[in-house]
Amino acid sequence: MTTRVMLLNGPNLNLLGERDSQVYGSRTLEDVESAFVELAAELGVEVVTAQSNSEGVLVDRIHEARSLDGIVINPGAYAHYSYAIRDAVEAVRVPCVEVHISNIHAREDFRHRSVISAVVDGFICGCGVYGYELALRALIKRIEEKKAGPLAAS
Ligand code: CA2
Repeated sequence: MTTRVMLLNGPNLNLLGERDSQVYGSRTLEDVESAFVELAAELGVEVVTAQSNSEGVLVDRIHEARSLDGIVINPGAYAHYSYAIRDAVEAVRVPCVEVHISNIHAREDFRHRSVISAVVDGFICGCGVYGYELALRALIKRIEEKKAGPLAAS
């Protein structure tokens, strides 16, 4: 069966490319999603994309991902304090890789911690939008390991 993953972006990421390009680069969210879908297609993977500025909608999308094989999520600033999103990621038991465009550890103190990072399979930050490609590749590897069973994981 075809592997299907969700690319989920959180608050303000719809503004990518519009300003703060020294922090987030010049690509728009549409560019990021197209590149992600294109790479996924090359790797034989289907993608559902979603973005929301609302915590509850993001929780709903994570719940919907129960019918999929994995999630790449950039929770935006919710990473730093949303226990609701953390609980949703933990509850759905779907492989998940968290990505941040910027290096959150090199920024303001409040950004240094992700409350979600403890419940994800992988965490990538500071690689710019290239982090989404890294996250997709890491997620697919994790999904394949899961499908092969625990003894096959390396
Ligand atoms: O580095 C990341 O990917 C972040 O998740 C981006 C969030 C930020 O709150 C996190 O701490 C780190 C913010 C996204 C805001 O995106 C904008 C894009 C263009 C213009 C203004 C904001």
